Amino acid sequence: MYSIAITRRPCRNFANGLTTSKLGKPDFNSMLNQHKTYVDTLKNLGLNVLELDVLNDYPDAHFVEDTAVVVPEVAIIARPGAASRRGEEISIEKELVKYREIQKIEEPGTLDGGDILIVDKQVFIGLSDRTNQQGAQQLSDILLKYGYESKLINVEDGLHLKSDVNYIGQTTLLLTKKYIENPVFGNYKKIYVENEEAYSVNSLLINDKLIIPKGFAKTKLNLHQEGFNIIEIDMSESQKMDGGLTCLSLRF
Ligand code: CIR
Repeated sequence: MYSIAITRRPCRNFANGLTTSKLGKPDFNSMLNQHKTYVDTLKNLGLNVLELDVLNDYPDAHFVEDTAVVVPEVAIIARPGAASRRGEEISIEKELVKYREIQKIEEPGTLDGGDILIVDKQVFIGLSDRTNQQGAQQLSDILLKYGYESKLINVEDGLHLKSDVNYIGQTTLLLTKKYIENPVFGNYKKIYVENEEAYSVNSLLINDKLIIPKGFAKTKLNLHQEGFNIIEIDMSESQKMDGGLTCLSLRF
């Protein structure tokens, strides 16, 4: 069960962040409204939500998930894979040190939290343009000391591992069809999203509720029929910047 979420307000120049999306330029006021809804939703679900100040020099800094990996025993401060994002993790460490022992990914390792999926004591680490072999190995070694087993997975396209797979509770993974033939995710129950709804794979489990992005009817229906307790949030402006629901918070 999560009790705390760290978030950060988007800065006015957030549209200057990194993106590969062709969905157009995002709107600042809409982004602020959507971000507020996100924060309010987490609060309504009982989380204590820490809202950090904007970092004007880092237009991607509200995607706080990428800056750390937090488990009950330890927080590992990431070394973001994108040069423009390196430094975002400094103020996150100042918060996390209040709650956890701190470990760090060190040069030449790089790692983004978006590549790390943890289900109980099983860790899936995506090797991507952002997370390299050294970063993955460092994380795996740190977590092994606490009894976690890691599996490394090549993220062939897409930004992060969690752009393609997320844990949604009830021993179930939500995945894109990229992994349909791949045995890497073992014995979990699997729900696949349609290709045209791939963005909705980045859904966020908060205790017994599943937050999904608004506007993905097939995913919504499928999850509803499978008995998931769904909340929808409009994520259009984050989507334009390649960000999803998990990216906007660090939960623990
Ligand atoms: C980036 O490219 O780094 C940001 N524009 C989006 C980061 C999304 N983070 C995530 O999926 N965990």
